[in-house]
Amino acid sequence: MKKSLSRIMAAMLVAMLFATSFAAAPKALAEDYVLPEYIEFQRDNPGYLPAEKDGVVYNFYKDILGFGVIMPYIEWNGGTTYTEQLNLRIAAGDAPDVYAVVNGMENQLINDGSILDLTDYLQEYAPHCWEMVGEDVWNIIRKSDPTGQDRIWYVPKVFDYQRHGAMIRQDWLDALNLKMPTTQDELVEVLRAFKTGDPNGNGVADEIPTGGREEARWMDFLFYEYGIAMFEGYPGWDLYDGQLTYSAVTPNMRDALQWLSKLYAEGLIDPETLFNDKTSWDGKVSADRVGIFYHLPQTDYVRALNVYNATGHKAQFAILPAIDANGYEGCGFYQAVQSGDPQYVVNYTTDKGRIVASLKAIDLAYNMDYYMTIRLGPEGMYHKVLPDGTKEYIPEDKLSQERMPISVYDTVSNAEIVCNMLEEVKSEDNAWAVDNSIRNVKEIQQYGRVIAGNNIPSTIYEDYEDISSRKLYVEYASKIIAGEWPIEKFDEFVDKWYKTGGTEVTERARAWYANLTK
Ligand SMILES: [Ca+2]
Repeated sequence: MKKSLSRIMAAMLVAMLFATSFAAAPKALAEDYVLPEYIEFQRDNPGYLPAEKDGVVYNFYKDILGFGVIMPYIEWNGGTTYTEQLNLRIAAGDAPDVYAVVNGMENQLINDGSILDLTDYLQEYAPHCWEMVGEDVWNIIRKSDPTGQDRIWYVPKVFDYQRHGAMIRQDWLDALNLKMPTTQDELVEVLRAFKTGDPNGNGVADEIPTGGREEARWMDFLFYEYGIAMFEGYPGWDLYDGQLTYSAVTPNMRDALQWLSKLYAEGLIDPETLFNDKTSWDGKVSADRVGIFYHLPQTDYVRALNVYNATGHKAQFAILPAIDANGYEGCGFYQAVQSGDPQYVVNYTTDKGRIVASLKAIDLAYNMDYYMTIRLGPEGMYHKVLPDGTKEYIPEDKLSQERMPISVYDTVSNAEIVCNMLEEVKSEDNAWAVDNSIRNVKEIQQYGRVIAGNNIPSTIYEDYEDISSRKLYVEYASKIIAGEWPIEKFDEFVDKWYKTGGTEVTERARAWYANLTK
């Protein structure tokens, strides 16, 4: 009896030991690190208060993540001062745990061993990020690894929708009894009618049919008719005759510039298009003077309201469909921006807790379950709860609001998110303009195409700063459009471009593409 009891007890003891060790084993594995009390997460701060330890924003993230997040103030200044300040801190061994990278600075950081190789951590500690970015883009990021080892050193922005488009004044078309142009010839006729028909109805021929900004920028839609890869005026890389080629040196560009110079000579493009800065061009659109302009449909409503405030006209912007240039059937498109631009890197460390916390913080920016929580921000600072329970944004006030280090919209965006945001800004007074914007965001999606050279790494331009800054292209394109130079000068440009580094850059671009698609 005694014996069997002790036997049972022994068995129980063994069972308990096993139970304990079984239960303890995974727990011990999961806790082979200790999360830090807080981490530093840096990105642009356009003048808000810093997020300090134990502050409102700090605690906001602490409630979500289990650890605090700080963001001491670093002046942004278009990224220039930010880069300088960050480099000083990195050199001093005092880098933030996570930080936004700008202007290709990640390549140097990778080569210097300053940042962490994220490849083996992402799936486990940043699963939403891993899912949302998607295999295609991870592949591009691997192939952009300057060490040639196909490692992942940064997490990218995820802009997965057609963001840009050309907007045409639907109310001007209506005023002149014109239909939406769908061919190049029809478009030119519409531009002519806008110029001479007084569609804004003020009795003065003050209309600017279309135009853009200095450096031949923000007229992308005219170039797209010729199948030219271009982003906000920057020529890009796409397949021409089956080969990855810089769009600026193709026959397509020659034909496009010839056409643009004709439009310019006829006064259908703003005579000041090559001098307009952002303010002056936006000002013309807002002054009810521009028929077609190229920008973001999601911000249409701001311009529509500007026009309304200036003139009392409820400007109706519609999407100009993608049009094929004569002789370029099937080529017309709008260039889609697909995710992939470097966004955040993690400071190199061997402290597992810091690594995990950094990845968790990053993951929050991609976690749609927290989308509204992050959009609303801390109660009392960014939003208030009304007596009926609805939440209302507190107006922007940089003197009282701390910058939120981790936001969703700056990292992730798609048509659905944008439309939801527009719904949020809608009120009884502005609904006519905002609904217009929402319709245009949805409308533009059908025309988007991702170019073959999407996310091509900036390293292809190494040692060729003039090509990277497209200096030669801007000079020739501007002078040809303005009629100072004949179109024949374009051939001289192509020749010069290849001789001053274009050949080398093209070889690198094609090697990148071959590696990407093999
Ligand atoms: Ca007029």
